[in-house]
Amino acid sequence: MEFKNSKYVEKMCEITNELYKHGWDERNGGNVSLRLTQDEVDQFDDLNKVIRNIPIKFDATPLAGQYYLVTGTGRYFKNVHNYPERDTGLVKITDEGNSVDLLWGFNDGGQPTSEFPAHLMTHIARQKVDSNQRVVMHCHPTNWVALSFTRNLDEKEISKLLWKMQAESLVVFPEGVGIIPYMTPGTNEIGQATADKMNEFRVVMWPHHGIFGCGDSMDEVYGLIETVEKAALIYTTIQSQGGDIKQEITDDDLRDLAKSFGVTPNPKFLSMDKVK
Ligand code: 2HA
Ligand code: ZN
Repeated sequence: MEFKNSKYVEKMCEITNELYKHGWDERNGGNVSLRLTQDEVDQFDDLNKVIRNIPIKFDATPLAGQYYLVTGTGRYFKNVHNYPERDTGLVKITDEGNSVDLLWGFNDGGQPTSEFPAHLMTHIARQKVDSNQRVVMHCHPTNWVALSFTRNLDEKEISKLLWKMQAESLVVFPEGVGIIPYMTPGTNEIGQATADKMNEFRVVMWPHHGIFGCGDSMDEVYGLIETVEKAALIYTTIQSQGGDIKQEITDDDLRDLAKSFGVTPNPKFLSMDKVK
């Protein structure tokens, strides 16, 4: 089978299209990377030649030999599903860790996303805590970005706000959300700050810009971002209804939820010991 017709490319097309349709990836906003295993790559006859080598600007040696299907720099998520072989590429991290070998895609001379350093640094950080780590996803969810203007950039405050917007939140992201300061996109510095947060979280806020999410599968990471953004949308909607809250999910309700669903809330944000 040709790689173009694989379930990996198909999933990349589906997810980038969903992200676009939600309005979270205007123009060339957003980027996605998916790790493939050696066995998965070996199933395809058209992946055994290096098309060209592409330098990268940081040391990715901890990922040497790994394969990533990644969206291209400057590409529009609106278009990926029609032009996957142009707008995405499958790359292998070289042994030296300072470049990638292109095995498929980017067929008009393209390159991986400008946020590739942040993706690869996040893959490095997450693989240390989760050997099944495969996906990093970045996009610009509107209500989530708006929160970074109206609320303090405080991890506990934002995490608890989102947990209390719907019962689903705590179950989906019990560790809460990480937040970095506003930083220039595309730099190694924002990549390192994001990766540092990923030791503890799977979701990181880039204030006034967007979200970084990671996890084991495309559906899981997409679902994580969807859930976070839904909580932020409920917050926006409450404000547009006047913001006057008559009743809410309490800390005790969160503890009951955690017990019932067998999740452990980040102890820095919510103690499971009831203080009376
Ligand atoms: O890929 O979203 O952060 C375009 C961006 C940069
Ligand atoms: Zn962005």
